[in-house]
Amino acid sequence: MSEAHEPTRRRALTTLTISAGAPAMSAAELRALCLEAGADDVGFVEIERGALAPDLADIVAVLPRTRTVIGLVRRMGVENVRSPMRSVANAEFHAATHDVQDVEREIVRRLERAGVRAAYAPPGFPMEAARFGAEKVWVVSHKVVAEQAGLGSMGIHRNVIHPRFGNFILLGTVFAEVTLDRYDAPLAESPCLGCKLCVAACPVGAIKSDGTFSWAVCATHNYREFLGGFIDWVDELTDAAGALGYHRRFEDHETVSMWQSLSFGPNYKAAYCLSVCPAGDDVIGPFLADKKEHLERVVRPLQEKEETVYVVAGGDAEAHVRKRFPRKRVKVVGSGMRPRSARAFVEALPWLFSTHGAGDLRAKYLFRFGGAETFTASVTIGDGGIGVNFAPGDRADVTIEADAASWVSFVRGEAGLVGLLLRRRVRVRGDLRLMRRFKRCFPT
Ligand code: B12
Ligand code: SF4
Repeated sequence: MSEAHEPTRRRALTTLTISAGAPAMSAAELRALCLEAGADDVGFVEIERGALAPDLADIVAVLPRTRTVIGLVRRMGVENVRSPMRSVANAEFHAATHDVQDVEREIVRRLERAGVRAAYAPPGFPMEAARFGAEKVWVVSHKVVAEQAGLGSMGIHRNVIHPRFGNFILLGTVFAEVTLDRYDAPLAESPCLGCKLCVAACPVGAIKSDGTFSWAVCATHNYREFLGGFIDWVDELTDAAGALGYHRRFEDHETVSMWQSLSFGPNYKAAYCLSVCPAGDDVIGPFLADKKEHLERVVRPLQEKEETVYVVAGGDAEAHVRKRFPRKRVKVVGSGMRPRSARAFVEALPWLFSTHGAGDLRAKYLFRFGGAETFTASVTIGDGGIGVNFAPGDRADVTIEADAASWVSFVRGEAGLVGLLLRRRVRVRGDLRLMRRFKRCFPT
């Protein structure tokens, strides 16, 4: 648990009515109920567990007297997920997502019949869209719950790998006003083999060998037809002057794919990290028997698939696709990611950072925000990495003093920097060339 979340956790915990009167159950009884409801595996976490801190306020908002958080998994069809045909893989993702929600609902129904109040979090969508650009849009991180419930561990690709089913699972979470005699603990050992096939298969290079994951790079391609990708499509659509202008920006297959996403559920553009992962007792056999065959049969078709790959201009992904996957077509788009507050702007910087854009830059930037938001933060860039500090000292290569709302309108592309500088809504001290280089570090 990060220290930043500790005050939130304490506030949320004080709103919980401590268990007097909360029904009790044995973990064995609850486990049987969840498996009968259709879960393939299940585990339990007590609400006070520190790892839940980032989501605690939201859990309490859903069910104020939650005592137990139930993590569950549903298996997916391995060969569907591995298919290079997106319709085949996506049919399974959608069906499994609905399965998870059905299981969650059935658990809630059975608990209510037993006199226990319970509620479930959506497995994927809908999300808290009103928060988009300001804070996390999911109610609870199912991956964190699953890890804490001992259902698996996140592999290098940041998906949860179940020791038996591998990563061919989707996750769900139920909150319940029930106390248990026993709770589960994280696995002692991760099922991840460290083979890095997920790193080799990811079409946009979002997964790095050292285990760092760029969600912005992944989302720009994979989520092209929802969230930020949809925002960018609407911007382009409304900017295009008539049908011809639209056709210059989009090919017909993209329009059809967008219609399909809106009608039948979002088209994920890839989930190749899951497809190639050999971990898990039920999955690993053929890989161990013949690794070369696994590469030829599962990994290669995905790497060689001819498809459009969506990237932002000048980001790490653009260079990666052109170098590693010459058969794939690069399409430069906007990510549609636009912060709604100065704090969200600063917090998102590590997730948007491009090592390619940063090059050999070494500099410290100090932001002092005033107006609607008052805080100071520093951003240090060097050695291809980035650090953000909300309690910085005064020394920096560039100091930016800005009215928070004006700065947000600048980064959202709604106001020009020169105008803001002239109106003294933004002041910059230090080397102005470093400001231009700063922008290149965060392509959106
Ligand atoms: C947001 C999200 C995404 C984002 C970010 C992914 C991520 N790693 O966090 C994007 C769009 C990239 C994404 C992609 C995919 N997702 Co997704 N996604 C989620 C969601 C809603 C929350 C994930 C989460 O817990 N993030 C927070 C922390 C715990 O994750 P993390 O890995 O430690 O943190 C990284 C990023 O999130 C980021 N980060 C950290 N803090 C913050 C704060 C904010 C505000 C943001 C935006 C980012 C961010 O930095 C970290 C490292 O780079 C969950 C559903 C849910 N409600 O839980 C599904 C979920 C994780 N996705 C899932 C799947 C299957 C996918 C895809 C395969 C696409 C698909 N076909 O469905 C890809 C796989 C990408 C990958 N290798 O991770 C499954 C995973 C199943 C499993 N076995 O683990 C989940 C659990 C849905 C489900 N019900 O099963 N996803
Ligand atoms: S593909 Fe290999 S390295 Fe990646 S998560 Fe699976 S086991 Fe771990």
